Amino acid sequence: MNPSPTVLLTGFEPFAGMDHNPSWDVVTDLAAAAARTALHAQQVHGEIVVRTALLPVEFHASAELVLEQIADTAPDLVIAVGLAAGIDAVRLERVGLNLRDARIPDNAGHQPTEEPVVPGGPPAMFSTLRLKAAHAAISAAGIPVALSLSAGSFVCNNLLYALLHAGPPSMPAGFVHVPELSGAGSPVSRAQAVRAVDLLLTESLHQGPDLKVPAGLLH
Ligand code: PCA
Repeated sequence: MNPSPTVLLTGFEPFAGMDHNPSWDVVTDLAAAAARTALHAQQVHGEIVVRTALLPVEFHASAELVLEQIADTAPDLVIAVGLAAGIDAVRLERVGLNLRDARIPDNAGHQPTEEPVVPGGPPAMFSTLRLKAAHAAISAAGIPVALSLSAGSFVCNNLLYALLHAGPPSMPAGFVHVPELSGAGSPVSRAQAVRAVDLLLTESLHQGPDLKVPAGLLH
């Protein structure tokens, strides 16, 4: 990894009739913290260049845009963030499936059913972030967090798969789903979600393999 790595963080525009997507709040808060040198990842790793991209909730355009950003800025690591309304923890996505199966149309009106993300691509690809180490660090910080085996079959899964399939193989990349971060019943606060992604970044900038600890799901 470069001595001052470039990190690309992406969030999404609103979708499904919502007027707001907290994934972008998390990304903008991380960028603001980076500008103040207030990230935990900066304390641990020194200088980090943070770039951000706001992605449309569109199958084609989101993947295209992120791959363009990667080509333009050659980041050392990519973390994409999206909203999964109704979940009760920050979800570290382990798997991108080669499947588009949309229950609702994307923001361009595209609603694929039973289509591959990449025709002929492998059925699934694994996140290359250090998710188990991050899971341990985020749990230790008292933030609700879960390792997840499915990012769904909508635009977020599409982006994760496209990132892993078409991004440079040496570039760690992955996806985090956050719950709704505001409102009375919110299980995770905005500050906690920001901290969780900061810890994921911190762990993923370490060289070497992920922790080998038993944190898989029984069901
Ligand atoms: N969540 C959606 C798409 C955009 C977002 O923030 C998803 O989980 O696929």
